[in-house]
Amino acid sequence: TPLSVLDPAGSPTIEQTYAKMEKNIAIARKNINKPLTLAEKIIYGHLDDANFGVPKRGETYLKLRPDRVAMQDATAQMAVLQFISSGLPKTAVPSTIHCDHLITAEKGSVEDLNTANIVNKEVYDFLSSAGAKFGIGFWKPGSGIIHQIVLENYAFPGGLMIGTDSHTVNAGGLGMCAIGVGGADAVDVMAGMAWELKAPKVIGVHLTGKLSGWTSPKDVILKVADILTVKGGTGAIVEYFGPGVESISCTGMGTICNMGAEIGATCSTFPFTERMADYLVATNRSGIASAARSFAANLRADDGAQYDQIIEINLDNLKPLLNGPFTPDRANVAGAPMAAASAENGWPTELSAGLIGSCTNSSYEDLSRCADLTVQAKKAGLKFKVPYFVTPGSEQVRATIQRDGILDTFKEAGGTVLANACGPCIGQWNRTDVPMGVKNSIVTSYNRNFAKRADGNPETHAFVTSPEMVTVCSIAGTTTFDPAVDTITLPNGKEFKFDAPHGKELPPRGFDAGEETFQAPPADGTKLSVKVNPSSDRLALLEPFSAWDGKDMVNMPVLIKAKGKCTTDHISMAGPWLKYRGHLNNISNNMLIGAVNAENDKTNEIVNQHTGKWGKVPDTARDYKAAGISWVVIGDENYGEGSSREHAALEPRHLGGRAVIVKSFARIHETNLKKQGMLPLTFANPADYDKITGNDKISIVGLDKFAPGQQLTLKVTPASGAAFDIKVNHTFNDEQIEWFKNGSALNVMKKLNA
Ligand code: MIC
Ligand code: SF4
Repeated sequence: TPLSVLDPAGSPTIEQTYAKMEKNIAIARKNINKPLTLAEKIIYGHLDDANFGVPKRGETYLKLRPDRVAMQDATAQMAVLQFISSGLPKTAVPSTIHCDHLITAEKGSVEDLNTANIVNKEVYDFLSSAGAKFGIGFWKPGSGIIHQIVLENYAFPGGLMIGTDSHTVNAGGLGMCAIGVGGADAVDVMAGMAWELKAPKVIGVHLTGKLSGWTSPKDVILKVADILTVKGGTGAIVEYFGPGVESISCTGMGTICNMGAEIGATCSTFPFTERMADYLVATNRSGIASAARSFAANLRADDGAQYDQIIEINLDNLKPLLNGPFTPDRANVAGAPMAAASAENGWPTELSAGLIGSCTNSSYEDLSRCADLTVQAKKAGLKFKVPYFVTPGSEQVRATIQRDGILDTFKEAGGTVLANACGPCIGQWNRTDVPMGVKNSIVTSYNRNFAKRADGNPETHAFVTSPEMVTVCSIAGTTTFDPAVDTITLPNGKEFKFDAPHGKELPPRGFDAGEETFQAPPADGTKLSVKVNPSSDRLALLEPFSAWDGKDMVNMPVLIKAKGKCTTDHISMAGPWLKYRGHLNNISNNMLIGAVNAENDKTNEIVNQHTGKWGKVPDTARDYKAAGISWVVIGDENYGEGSSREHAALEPRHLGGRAVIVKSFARIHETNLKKQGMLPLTFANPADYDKITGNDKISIVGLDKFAPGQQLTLKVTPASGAAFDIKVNHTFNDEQIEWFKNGSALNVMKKLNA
């Protein structure tokens, strides 16, 4: 049985994959000699060398063999450009590219897709020709969002995959460990090298009770985010278990795993259940379902498995939540508590838009439950009070809900159906109804709500909630609606109250595949070529970064001391900048423009230490670079939280940055920095953050003795006052130190392949 019928002939089968895992798990079990968690079974089951000894969770670096790689168009461009630089002929593991991020939502699905095909032609042609040449499956624009397509076609219980997008973790809904990485990691795996990951800790979430009424899978993860916060999952796999698991559908588990990205978790996963089997059968993979049944003992934790932390959630007591604004871990219980928090904090309660779908919540189940609520309202004569947008996750979901009348239900109630793509979730929203700078609130069933993310307006207060809550709030017109108790007054004076939503987990008439949107790579692509126009402003071949000169780095100005939240959206904004994702020099003009300068609390306004003048961040960095001056960035907690985009690491490297020194990092970003030859360093004493200002100069000494586990010393020369030393930590291992010394991981790979 092939892992996916879409993979090239000769790719591993499920039988081979499980046989190898079984062998590896047996060895790990013998070595570790303790009951194993599910996460350990999957991870250790994919060890390159299972005879590796006893890994220490949270410490040991592991070498793994992922089953597959997935890339979306906004990150694939850089991944493919790096693959081209490596000079390798073909990908070594089944891989796919998905065109989903570059489609702007404006008029509706058909028009928006046509526009995207015109404006992004160069990029789509580049990706599709590279796919054909290097043996990578290519999903055309309109096919849907990467994570939904992976769930429908590629994910399987017990598998390990990596993807160049932080929400790759969505595939945990089918019991995988699916991990978001930067493009350089994808290049390693496509090049046939083992992939490195620090043995994760395992956080157990014990679910009791069952989902019912107004609560939905989304509320489980909104609650977990509330408990763990945006950095609580760092370095850990979140593993759900307990009797409550049975009450959650496969796609619901996908939603829960998806938003594990928001708490910084490496990934999340669920034990194999019959509801996963149902989903596999419904998506034409009954062979995988039966193989998983026979392998089920390896697809759940052993009795007595030890977790590093356990969280208890009783689903019977869970309430619908709205998380936000501006951060996905601030939970507000629907209704009165939400109203109270809004009054206290001055959040607008009048709703300005509702958006459902995205990679997080666009299953048949989600959309049919929302349609049920819309029909209830329609029967009472109600429509959406505010603009209501639906982004189906895939062409298959769209075609199926169209056939089943669900799309018409939304449209008749005033909703707009957008293309099968990320759209407003990644700032691809040409919003015209609310002017920039006007304070307003939106509710979405998406996963992220950092400032400016959806529509570029810093005054848009976005609340992340279940699609059911988005729907009822959009009908009521307010963020404070509690459907369990509140009513809506009808024109005839009567009160209308919703019944709890009903939906279908899977389409009773089966899925309709819709239009053909997949391009399989030819068996032999060696004669094909991939073109990059040298005068393009969207694509440019990469120049290798130069190797370290072997000297200490002295007197580097602090480019900016970033204050507070500094996510990858602050470091390399998406939305309008997505078009430069294949052109390093052009996209570098957005470097750190969203970061708040600790010296003046403003964005994109810093002092140029070279000239003494105020300037924009990218311009100042370019000025330093032109003068041959290296520089550093100072940052706060969880620096680089959010996305996997490696542009956030490539841009500072390209503009002459050498080190990023912070209180703590988000995992993917830290690795991305290392891969590009930068030095991600953390204060040994976090309070030292306060001792440095944006006007200081920093030397990094002791680099000649740069070694794993050894602190480095910063010599800080303040603008005024005496110089002083600070100790910083790093997490480099020997191999990663070679990346630094050679200028990048890619330079090392090229050396090895030469
Ligand atoms: C996101 O949700 O921020 C993205 C866009 O999907 C990113 C990837 C990117 O920046 O291209 C992610 O989450 O990794
Ligand atoms: Fe696309 Fe949004 Fe999902 Fe990222 S989170 S993959 S932008 S839908």
